[in-house]
Amino acid sequence: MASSLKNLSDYVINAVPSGKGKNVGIVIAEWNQHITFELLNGCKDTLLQHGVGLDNIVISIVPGTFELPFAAKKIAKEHHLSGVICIGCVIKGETKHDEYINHSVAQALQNLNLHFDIPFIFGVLTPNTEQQALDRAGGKHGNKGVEAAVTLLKMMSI
Ligand code: DLZ
Repeated sequence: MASSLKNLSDYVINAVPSGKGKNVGIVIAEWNQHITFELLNGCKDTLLQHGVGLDNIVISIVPGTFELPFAAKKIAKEHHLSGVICIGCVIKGETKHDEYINHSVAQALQNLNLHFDIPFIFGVLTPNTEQQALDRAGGKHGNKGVEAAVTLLKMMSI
């Protein structure tokens, strides 16, 4: 289902495992930070609502989405985390930069998922326009940060 047909902030609250006692990481890209910091807010609020302690959240800020996997791997190791959410927003432009960044980051995060025993969540928006990003960062299609947090809580319980 396309995310335009689903509100990214809608989920069944009772179906989400508690994050109490878990140490989690959030890595955020500075590019398009008016979008990524909205995603961070949604993500953090959802984790807190489901029992993750504020002191148990490690936040790392990187320049762009391309840098997310490196920081995710580093904080996962150094802070003995139970899972890491990676937040970015790559908006399509005149060149193919979005394709290169999105594919490599998706692949790198999947590699981390397969080589570490903890989940790494792809909280990256890949819109064609800025409006599509705003719609998914607390706008009419909800907030992808919320969806990423719920995904992490579910994956950490496996
Ligand atoms: C270079 C670049 C461009 C053009 N666009 C974006 C973007 O829309 N979103 C994003 O997160 N990062 C972008 N970047 C930066 C790259 O992710 C990366 O930081 C640089 O290529 C340096 O490695």
